Amino acid sequence: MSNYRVNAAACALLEESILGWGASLVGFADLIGAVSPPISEWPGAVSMAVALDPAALEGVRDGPTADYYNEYNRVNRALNEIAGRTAELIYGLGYRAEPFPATVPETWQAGEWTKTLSVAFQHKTAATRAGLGWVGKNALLITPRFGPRVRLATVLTDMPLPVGESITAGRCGKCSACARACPAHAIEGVEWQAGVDRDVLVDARACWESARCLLHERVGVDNAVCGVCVSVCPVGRRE
Ligand code: B12
Repeated sequence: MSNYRVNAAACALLEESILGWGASLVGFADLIGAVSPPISEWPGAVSMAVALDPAALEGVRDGPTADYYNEYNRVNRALNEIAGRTAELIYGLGYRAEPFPATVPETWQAGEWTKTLSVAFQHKTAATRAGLGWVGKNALLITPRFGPRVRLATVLTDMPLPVGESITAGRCGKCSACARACPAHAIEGVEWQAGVDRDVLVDARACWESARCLLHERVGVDNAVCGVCVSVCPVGRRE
């Protein structure tokens, strides 16, 4: 995605609007060469993050809590709302735009995705390309300000954007707190590089099975939400 046709005033309006609607972080990503069909028809993306309320994570030590699950739902709703408004604003500026949902919608629950635990587009790809953070040993986006305590959404677009500097390697260093704490023993403790297979970092099937079981036992809900690898990361933690 080239920067030369960027309308600086329109991009500033976009960024200000997204932050005004409640996003904690926003960035612009060049997707060329980073994604596969059908997503590769989109040259760029707006990546946005909403920070989790630290209070909702306080009780998350060895598994999920009702507070964390409620916060997960609140933030997903907020992200989907902000992404929808962002797409409308981009349309109004004369470009195409498509929001990608924060998480797997209810209508997909019985779909193919549970076989691969993977969907057509990963929000973390847009986020690292926008320079919002790196992928940690826990396979989550780690932002300098909030650590992994953010949830993400993306609006795919053909609007020319002043794209951020892509981050292509992990910055966890010697820390492997997530790997030690994971109740599923699913995290390998390996530093990320852009393009590395997810399975090198995390056993997604073990995570999914453990998270479903723990959430069912502790909160009485059928979903795969845990939060331990989010909660224990020291980056961006406010003591
Ligand atoms: C399916 C899914 C799962 C599955 C599989 C997890 C996984 N790691 O793939 C299960 C059910 C196990 C799961 C669990 C969790 N999930 Co989940 N999950 C998703 C979902 C819906 C799709 C992910 C997917 O397609 N994975 C396939 C693999 C290949 O991709 P990935 O690991 O997500 O991302 C890779 C690429 O982005 C790549 N990448 C990054 N930058 C670049 C750049 C280039 C150039 C290239 C080539 C590649 C590349 O590296 C990443 C790491 O492998 C996303 C939402 C979305 N659409 O992104 C949420 C999402 C990834 N989940 C999220 C969270 C928080 C969780 C949990 C903590 C549960 C919870 N809420 O408590 C755990 C953590 C698991 C873990 N440590 O990985 C958040 C992550 C937020 C963050 N800070 O990063 C997301 C983004 C949802 C959201 N809207 O915020 N999840």
